[in-house]
Amino acid sequence: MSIRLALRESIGILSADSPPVNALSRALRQQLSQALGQVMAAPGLRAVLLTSALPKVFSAGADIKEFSETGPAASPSLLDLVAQIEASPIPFVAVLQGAALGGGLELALACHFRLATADASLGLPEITLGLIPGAGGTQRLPRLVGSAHAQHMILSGAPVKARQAHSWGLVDTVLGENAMDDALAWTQRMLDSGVQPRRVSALAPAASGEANDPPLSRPPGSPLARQAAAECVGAAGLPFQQGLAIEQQWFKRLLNDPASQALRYAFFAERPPLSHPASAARPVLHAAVVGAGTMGRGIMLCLIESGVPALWYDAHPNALCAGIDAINSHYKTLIAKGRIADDAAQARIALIRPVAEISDLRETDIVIEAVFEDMPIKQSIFQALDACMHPGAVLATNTSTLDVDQIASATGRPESVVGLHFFSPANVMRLLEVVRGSRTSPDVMATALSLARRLRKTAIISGVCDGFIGNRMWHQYLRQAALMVERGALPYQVDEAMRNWGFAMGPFQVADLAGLDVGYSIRQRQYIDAPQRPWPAWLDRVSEAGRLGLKAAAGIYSYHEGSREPQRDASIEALIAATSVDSGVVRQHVGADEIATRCVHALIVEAARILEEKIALRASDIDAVFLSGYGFPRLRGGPCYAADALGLSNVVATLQRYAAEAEPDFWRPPALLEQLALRGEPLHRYSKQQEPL
Ligand code: T1G
Repeated sequence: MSIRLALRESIGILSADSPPVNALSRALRQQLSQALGQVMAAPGLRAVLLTSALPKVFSAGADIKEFSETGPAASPSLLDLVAQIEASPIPFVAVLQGAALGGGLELALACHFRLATADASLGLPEITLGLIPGAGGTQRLPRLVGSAHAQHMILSGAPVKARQAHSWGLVDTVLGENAMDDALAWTQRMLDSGVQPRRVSALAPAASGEANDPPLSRPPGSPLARQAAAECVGAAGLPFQQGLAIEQQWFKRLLNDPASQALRYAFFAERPPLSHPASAARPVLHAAVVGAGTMGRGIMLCLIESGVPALWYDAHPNALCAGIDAINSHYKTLIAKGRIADDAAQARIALIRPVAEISDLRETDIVIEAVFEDMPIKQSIFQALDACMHPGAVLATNTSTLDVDQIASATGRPESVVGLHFFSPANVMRLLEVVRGSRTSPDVMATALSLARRLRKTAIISGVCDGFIGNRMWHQYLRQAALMVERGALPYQVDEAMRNWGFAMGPFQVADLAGLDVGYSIRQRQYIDAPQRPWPAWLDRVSEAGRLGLKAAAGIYSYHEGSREPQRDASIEALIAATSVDSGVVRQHVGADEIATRCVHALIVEAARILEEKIALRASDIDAVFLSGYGFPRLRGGPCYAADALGLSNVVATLQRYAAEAEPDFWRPPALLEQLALRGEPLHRYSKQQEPL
């Protein structure tokens, strides 16, 4: 049973115990409905506490998987449960510890009182799925916190902490350390005071407090869902059932909206099924980082933020001191902003132990190398690690493009070598490519994936190739963009076309941000390794003019002092024109549609080859990489999902047209695309996990 019933004198306690997040699935709803019937019929019961047996979550809301199921809605619906609780003659008290999200919070809003632990977070994140709250949340929340705060919570999808919720009247009290004892005592006092059950739906909308909520710069979800949210919150001034009817109309409409379907796909794509059982993982009690540069610092922050004690080594002691200073100032800033308490910050920093010699890392369970992207340097470090690390240690490299097998060959234990490609800033970006070397053992893969989950990363398995999944595709996307600039477009036109298509930033703005020197050195290697994929000369000319991008206030664009806003630069546009002439190219206009179509098809065709080569396990992994690591528009679900939206037959026809014009070996449609198109099967559902990894 996932709903446990306990009695404490005249108070019933209903605990939901349905790991991992008490998602309100059909089964859980049915068990909750039965339990509700039992407690309401129990003689002498004066109140019911509704709580969770899971340590960090009350409920993550409706089971998102069920939205894509066809057939009649299973009963009882969440709406039925909410009505059943609110109509109860005896008071229900929600005891919220951890996340109370979506339908989970709506269940709590149907209760007559809400008590929360200090670490509880309360939110209605449905907008991030292209939905709105669909169990009365748009009508009950304004009645408690006012329409301004309600609108902000629903449009932002962001949770609020317990104390903020208490100040708004969303919770009745913040519980102490002994949450359940405090909740029982509070409930007993409430009963002794004779206060009546307070039905939120019967309240008038609370006076809308001053709208001091921060403006939403990039609101999540879709325009349609945002319109729905505004209309539903606006309807909270109507009689409750009228407002609820408007909410239900909108909710049903959004369930079938393509944008919401893409967002719900993205949610699960970023949570890939475990391909290696956690039980196969080697224990990781201590980690270590080699390298105290930008990536090393970010990786160290990931480890200590997740409570993993870590040794830290850098061949240059000054660099290690600078790294530790950087971590200290990182936390000083967070403390000053009130984002973390001083003692909590000190506890995290105390997990770091700097060491003077690489041999001091001997006893750690996993070492993550994060030094300069240079093969000889990495190989020398792995030789040194191989010589000193205990036999069961995992040796991980953070390389972003170098051959993990070549690094592993510098050791006598290639089965223990794995790639952990963190994305910068490593402590912010959720994406982590776990690169499986040709000899990496399954238990080392399981260990890497288990650590990635512990670091709350979106861990995507990649095979070994130039650039793994993300950078390999990104390079082809950027190359096509650069070729169109050589043909006649200007960088700002390409960036504008891709932003209008939905990317947060255009490819050249990103290139400036990443640093043009990074791309320049990768291209010099690719000229040798992949001469069949030529780049236009103008990009190298920009770098050779000493323009390194945003960090030098001059790259493909120029930047005013202290600004990240790209400014068109006439000297670069003149350089581009001159380089086209030198290359014998007569520049012509390239329209925005062609720019977007060619750039997106470059991603699709490379994705299909990555799947054919089994570099990626499944198409949704490729989508997850681009959604969480490269700013691909979430409303389009990812490159593979977007290919299905275009229609695979159309994609194949476009690729055939491009191949007839130029670069046939690049543009020729991979057999996988042609087969799926012929069979009418979607690319984004493709998964060829034939042999265990
Ligand atoms: N439904 C189904 N599965 C869910 C789920 C959900 N709501 N939330 C999480 N999971 C699964 C997830 O796929 C993963 O599975 C595991 O739980 C751990 O998740 C009617 C319409 C709660 C903050 O949008 O934000 O209610 O990988 O890796 O990092 O108005 O999960 O183990 O197989 O994210 O600790 C609205 C979504 C639903 C909240 C925990 N609710 N979830 O984060 O773990 S719509 C949401 C989260 C709704 C009503 C409306 C996070 C979390 P697996 P995780 P985490």
